Amino acid sequence: MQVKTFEAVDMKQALQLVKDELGPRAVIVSSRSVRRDGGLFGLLGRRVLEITAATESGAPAQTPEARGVAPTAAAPAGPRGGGSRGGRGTGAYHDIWAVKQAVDPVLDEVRALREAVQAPVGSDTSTEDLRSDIVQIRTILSSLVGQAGFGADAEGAAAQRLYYFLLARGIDEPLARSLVQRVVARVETGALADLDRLKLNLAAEMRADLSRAARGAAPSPVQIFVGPTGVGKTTTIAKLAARSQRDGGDALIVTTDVHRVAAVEQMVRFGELISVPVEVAIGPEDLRRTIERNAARDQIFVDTAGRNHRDAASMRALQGLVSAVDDREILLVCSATARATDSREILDAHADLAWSRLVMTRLDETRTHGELFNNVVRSGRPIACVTTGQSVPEHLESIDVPGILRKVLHG
Ligand SMILES: Nc1nc2c(ncn2[C@@H]2O[C@H](COP(=O)(O)OP(=O)(O)OP(=O)(O)O)[C@@H](O)[C@H]2O)c(=O)[nH]1
Ligand SMILES: [Mg+2]
Repeated sequence: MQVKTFEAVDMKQALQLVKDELGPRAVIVSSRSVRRDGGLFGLLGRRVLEITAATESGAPAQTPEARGVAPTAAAPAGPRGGGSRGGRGTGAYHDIWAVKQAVDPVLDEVRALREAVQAPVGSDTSTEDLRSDIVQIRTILSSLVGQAGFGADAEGAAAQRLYYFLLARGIDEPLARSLVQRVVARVETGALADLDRLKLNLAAEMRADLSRAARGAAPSPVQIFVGPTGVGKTTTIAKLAARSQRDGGDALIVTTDVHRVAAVEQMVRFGELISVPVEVAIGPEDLRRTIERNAARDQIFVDTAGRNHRDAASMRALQGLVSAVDDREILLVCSATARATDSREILDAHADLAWSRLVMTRLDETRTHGELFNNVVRSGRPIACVTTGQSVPEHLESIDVPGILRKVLHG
């Protein structure tokens, strides 16, 4: 076996030298970067690549000159101490190869570990990201606490506990702040450390808010369901119609959703499933006539196409549709999984429709039921029913004020 050490300016040149000298079957045993020709203990020399390669004896070993490769001035190319460090024979070559195979990955790992240890503390991007996230969260929290105006005294500390309790249950921030301020004002200073006492007072305040909204709802035999896309309007109508039918009623479903592909089919299938007739109304005038024709029915449920509440033209079309019918009740269907900011916008966008009750859907998809309270208190209108799953007619529940409180405070 032949072992030779070469120096070159870079790996490409080194490999060429190895190939020229030891032939194409030579293997690199080691490589390192060294300084050459430098004064001052070699510190000022230029860096070259020192590479040691081995080949089995008998492999072609030609000089660069012999192969027509001229050594460059930059590279003090050529073997240094060629052959003197290697043994002879295929066995030794294979030994070196096997050792190299085993040692190389270990060397790589050691190198990586050394780099990691030597890297300045805190330079890791994920640590940096985490740190900046924490700073942001702290800033948001302290600004929220600041907005709520809680002091650093016992009263402030109690208020803060209650405030976080409400935020964790999905109560919208301004509503949570107002509730906390009212509760703290009600409870004597000596009792502020008693969280159970605070929560009792909190429940009383929330019950009062919810009850105010529950007054004045007037159900009508004609109910029109409106709301954002995909919240569960059609499914809820099917559940309600099934319940009405079960109670001996004479219900009809009218769908006006002729826009979405397969919307009519969906309603007709539901009608077949629950044995309730379904009629289709195309536009406001057709809806008015259909309802007049069926005036003798106990209950008429009108389905509408889901609309993007931010699309003004679409909301105007909805207004035109519901205005065509006298003596009807409009129910706004909202999802309990919506974000508080989106729900606020949805309520605002539907304000002109004069809807009178809410339907809250998808309670099964969240453990945080704060949106029930938020929507009732924001709109000042009660909840007609909630839905808790996809099954028709099973997943439908009536809910009263204590029921809403239980869901919001205890999940
Ligand atoms: N988990 C869960 N899914 C529900 C609930 N109510 C409806 N869904 C599902 O929500 C999806 C949409 O329901 P639809 O009744 O078609 O909703 P929509 O509001 O009529 O939709 P558009 O007419 O397209 O606006 C369906 O897959 C329903 O099964 C509920 O309470 N919980
Ligand atoms: Mg629908």
